[in-house]
Amino acid sequence: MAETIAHASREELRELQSTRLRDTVERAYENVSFYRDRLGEAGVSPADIETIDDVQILPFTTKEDFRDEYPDGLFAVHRSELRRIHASSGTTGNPKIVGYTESDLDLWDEVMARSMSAAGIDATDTVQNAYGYGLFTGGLGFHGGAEALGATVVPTGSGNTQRQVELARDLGSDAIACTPSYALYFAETAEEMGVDPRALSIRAVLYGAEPCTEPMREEIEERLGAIGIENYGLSELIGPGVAAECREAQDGMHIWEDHFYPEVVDPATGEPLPEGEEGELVLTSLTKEAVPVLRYRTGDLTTLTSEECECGRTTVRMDSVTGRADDLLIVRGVNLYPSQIEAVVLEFDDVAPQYRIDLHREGNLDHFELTVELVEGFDGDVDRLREAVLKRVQNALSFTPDELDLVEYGTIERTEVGKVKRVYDRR
Ligand code: DLL
Repeated sequence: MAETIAHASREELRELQSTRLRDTVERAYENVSFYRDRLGEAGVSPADIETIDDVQILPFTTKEDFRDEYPDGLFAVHRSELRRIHASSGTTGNPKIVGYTESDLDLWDEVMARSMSAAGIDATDTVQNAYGYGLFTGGLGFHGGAEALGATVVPTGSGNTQRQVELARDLGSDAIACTPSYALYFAETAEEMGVDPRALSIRAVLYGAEPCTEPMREEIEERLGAIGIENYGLSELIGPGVAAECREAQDGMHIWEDHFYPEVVDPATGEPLPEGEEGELVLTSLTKEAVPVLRYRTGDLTTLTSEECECGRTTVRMDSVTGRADDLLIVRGVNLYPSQIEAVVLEFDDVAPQYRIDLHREGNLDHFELTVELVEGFDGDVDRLREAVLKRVQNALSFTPDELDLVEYGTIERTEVGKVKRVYDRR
């Protein structure tokens, strides 16, 4: 089932999704007073759900709902049925708490094993898992998937990077699972230690948990001499394992739609958008027991496609996340996502993949400062490069930073543990 369903006909999948949606809505209504009230307010009863298309009559669930229902208001099972709890901290307010029953943990292993198998990992491989272990879902999510596949896991967790380089070298790790920023940090650390990261046996980087543009992926692949495979997920739905790229195409992440039903909506109005248009990803869990989630507004901006993939999987794919609706920077009236800046700046060969954006106010005006690193050993004309980068940003984004600092390689602080922070908005 695990691998065949990703190749099922669309009709077969729809049938399965429809049955599972009916069950999920029923279960949420029966066991979670929050959902009973929400559905009641929306005038929807579980009996109104016939096919998967009826998902659109359901009310949305938001991250504020998770925070308001802290700690266990969204649980649909008795606490004694839980096997594990994770939490996603975010920067403000209560953490979002998620629980897993035994069957949820099995489901998680299954979707993670599928994701890793799509990346070309099998039972003969050694996977170095450099995602953080703990309340964050990255570590244990990849751990469970690798074990379910029969692969060997090296549970390094995040940090301790020199040690990780030695382990990768001495154990011959075939893959590393980590954030994209950590993949680069790992490569840099290896270089500093005199270990050529390209000569390590790592052939795949299973990256995720942070936005990563195409030029950033190329940089990771080049530095590590490995293919970069993107993974997407969020704690509220399960953790990693919602969607993953295949190594054949590396062209959008296959959403494991038999468990997570995707829609894309207009972030302002909540109206569903036609396939191919960019908007906010909304996900509904179809099989989860402990915390069923109806139409969760992820805040992540992406595009869906159901075009055939060269790997033969039939699931809908999502594009890399361009940003979060709440990452949008409005600078002097211009709308910008940090990923747009990243994509433009990294087109330059003389620029290293490290940057930060600082925003503050001068009088009534926004002041936008972009700091970008030069590649190691750069000995060209910095002023000329600055002009060229500014011109390119201006042409591509109709926006000119007030300041562009090109700094020496290694100057911008690296993130060794957790998710990278590149924007410092002090307005
Ligand atoms: O980051 C789960 C995960 C772990 C995914 C490891 C992939 C690999 P949270 O900490 O709950 O869970 O954060 C979820 O991270 O809503 C996105 O904004 C962001 N995110 C996750 N994957 C990607 C990605 C994990 N591939 C939030 N690209 C999500 C961009 C991502 N953003």
